[in-house]
Amino acid sequence: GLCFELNDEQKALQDLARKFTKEEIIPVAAQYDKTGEYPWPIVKKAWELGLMNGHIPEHCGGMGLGVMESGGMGNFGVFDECLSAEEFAFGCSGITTAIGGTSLGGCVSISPILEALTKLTGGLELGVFDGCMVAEELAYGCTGIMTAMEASGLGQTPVIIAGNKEQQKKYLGRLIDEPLVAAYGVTEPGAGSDVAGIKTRAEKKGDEWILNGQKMWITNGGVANWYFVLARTNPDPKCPASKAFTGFIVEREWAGVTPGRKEQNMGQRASDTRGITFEDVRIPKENVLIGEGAGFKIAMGAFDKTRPPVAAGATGLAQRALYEATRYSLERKTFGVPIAQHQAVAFLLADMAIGVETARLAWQRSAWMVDHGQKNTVMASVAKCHASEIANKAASDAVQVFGGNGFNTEYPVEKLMRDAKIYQIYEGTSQIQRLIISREILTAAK
Ligand code: CO8
Ligand code: FAD
Repeated sequence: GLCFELNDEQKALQDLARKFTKEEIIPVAAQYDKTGEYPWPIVKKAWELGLMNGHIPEHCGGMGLGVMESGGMGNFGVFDECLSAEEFAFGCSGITTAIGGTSLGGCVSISPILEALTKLTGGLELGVFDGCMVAEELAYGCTGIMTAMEASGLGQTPVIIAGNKEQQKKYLGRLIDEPLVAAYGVTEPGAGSDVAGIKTRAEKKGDEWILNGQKMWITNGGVANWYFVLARTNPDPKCPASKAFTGFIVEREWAGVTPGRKEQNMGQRASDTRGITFEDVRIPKENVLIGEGAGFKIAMGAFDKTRPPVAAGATGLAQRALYEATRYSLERKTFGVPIAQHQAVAFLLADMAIGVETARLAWQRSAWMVDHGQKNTVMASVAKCHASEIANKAASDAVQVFGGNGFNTEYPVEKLMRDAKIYQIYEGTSQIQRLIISREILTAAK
């Protein structure tokens, strides 16, 4: 039946992410926002703890979050045993820390624990849901840092859903072996919402493809080790999108690949956003995903798994706005009472809480659906659109609760408001989510 309770193993993962956020992200978030530096030290720590790459399949050395069906694990006794099993050392490269060896303010690395559980129970059953749970926690601390981390997951998803074993081993395995990140390259200067309008092209020459064109707004563009790149391979304008494009894995160090300057964005400034130019880049045929013409559906199919975590990120931001506004409203006094006692202020808090709860339910349902093999495209759009708008309203209302202080960088909420805006734009604008949802309603009604 329907169950809204996290299982013990999910609670442990959530606790780990929450502790990581509190100890590693919140103290430095404002600094990264100010400098715009890429948060490598945090990415590396998260990688060590297994908070990155959770969805990489086990045969590449990963934990397989989002690959297996979600469900209860439910043997907390074993989990407890693992926590104290200091002699356990596991061979998984990249998350090699022996149990008890890695500590985060007393918090033991989850990766070996998950590995131990897998061995002892014959398989963990985790899902996109679990990845979203982590994303929400990290976003509570800083959505710029969360985006830097989550965009690597987006870049990997086409390889996870469409890569063959060799491609997965080589490119996903690399991210397990070392703290490297990937990126997803679809948008161009001339086409974002209209993916079928992209102009980057690849031509087949013998055993290679020659790639030419330009991408824009690529998160992790300057720091990724490799990119998923969508290119047009059938020049016939009448060719349907589902056959005209091909998906490639492109390495950043290859000749002809040139990332541009880091863009100065309104918010989420720790995240690295760049244009990338491809000039006669030679791609071996082994780096084609599935085959010629399969790219558009791969690019779209990835969103079914990656829009839920974006929604979860927006929910984390809204939760933070609610927390900051609540705390402030109890401290700040006007007309002799804390402002929380003015109903107009208290109702803003109530509206934020309504938003947080419904946004969370929406990402949970969309993630649960995809974990259970159900088509979730529409629900992913519902979650992404709703959570983005909730995050923006909550952040703006939090600034209102703070009054003049809310407009100032000494207080945390102006950053939340700047960071929130992009949720209505990246991974498909709110209008595009409504287009996806309304098309479905109208098709069903016909
Ligand atoms: N899964 C599989 N196939 C699909 C899907 C899907 N979800 N959706 C569509 N398709 C298939 C269709 O079935 C169709 O195939 P066929 O011809 O065989 O029936 C084919 O694709 C074409 O579909 P459409 O006719 O629907 O195509 P349209 O040209 O009308 O466009 C969209 C569809 C939905 C408007 C599409 O262009 C779109 O999604 N646009 C938005 C683009 C977008 O979201 N970009 C995001 C870029 S990434 C990004 O922003 C990253 C942010 C940073 C990371 C943040 C981490 C926190
Ligand atoms: P446009 O498509 O030009 O849209 C302009 C406006 O018109 C929008 O309001 C849009 O909603 C509206 N509009 C367009 N078409 C319609 C329609 N049919 N009906 C109604 N309204 C419509 N892309 C990647 O590939 N990888 C990344 O990692 C990545 N990261 C990003 C990070 C940042 C910080 C930013 C700013 C963007 C990123 N993007 C990335 C690109 C992002 O996905 C696009 O910006 C987004 O999809 C919108 O495309 P666009 O900017 O070209 O706007």
